[in-house]
Amino acid sequence: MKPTALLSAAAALTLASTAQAHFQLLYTPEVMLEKPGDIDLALVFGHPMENSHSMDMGQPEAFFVVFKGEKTDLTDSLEAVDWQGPGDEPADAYTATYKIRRNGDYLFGLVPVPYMEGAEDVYIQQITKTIVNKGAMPTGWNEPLGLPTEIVPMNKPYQVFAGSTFTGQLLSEGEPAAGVECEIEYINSEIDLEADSFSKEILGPVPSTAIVAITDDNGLFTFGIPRPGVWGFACLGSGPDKEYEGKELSQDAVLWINATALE
Ligand SMILES: [Cu+2]
Repeated sequence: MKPTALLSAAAALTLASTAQAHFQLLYTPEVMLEKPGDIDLALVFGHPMENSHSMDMGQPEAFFVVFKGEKTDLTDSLEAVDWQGPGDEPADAYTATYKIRRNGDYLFGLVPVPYMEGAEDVYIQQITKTIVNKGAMPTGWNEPLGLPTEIVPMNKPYQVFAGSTFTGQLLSEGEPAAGVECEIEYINSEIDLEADSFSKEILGPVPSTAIVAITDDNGLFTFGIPRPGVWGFACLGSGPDKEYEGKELSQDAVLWINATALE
């Protein structure tokens, strides 16, 4: 390649990487269960809408589920895996299996260890929630988990319809967090939990810049869900901790919801 071609390739790469956002995935394929059974969860730190490289996760600080107000530590169920992206080197990630028995809402929470983002020289810690229901019986999907920062869903997170809206409330230490930028993406690849991988192909379009909503005075944001899929919201820097190991820390809140077509 000629030096000029190299240069423009590098410039294109830089441009592409500014459009993509980091998202901590806490993924499970079925969020509305009818019968008891084991569910598989994947904990991956990636760029789901661009479907580009994933980052290495360290051993999570906390991983748990809350069912009817009762918290169960799940860190012992974590299994370290090599997660395969669409062509890059595999990344360190985790999977887990959890047995769902009773009817109600299961609120999964993940506190990853801060990740060093070398390109920006900042640590990123995305505190993440995913909510699963069994038996169509709601039992507290909108209860806060008492995390340092979190998004509390104002619509049932496991039953959102494409073309409708989703509202979340961002909390920092339990109080509404105003004026915070939240990035919005969907998982734009197939996830293979047998192979621990994202598909090479993408499922849909990638907007040219990040989709963003800003929380209002009550910490609320609303987004119209344009297409079915698994949608994530990442509110940036809303957590109380601003520093980790002498460097800047962005302590973010992430929530995943599932949107289907009402047909
Ligand atoms: Cu990145």
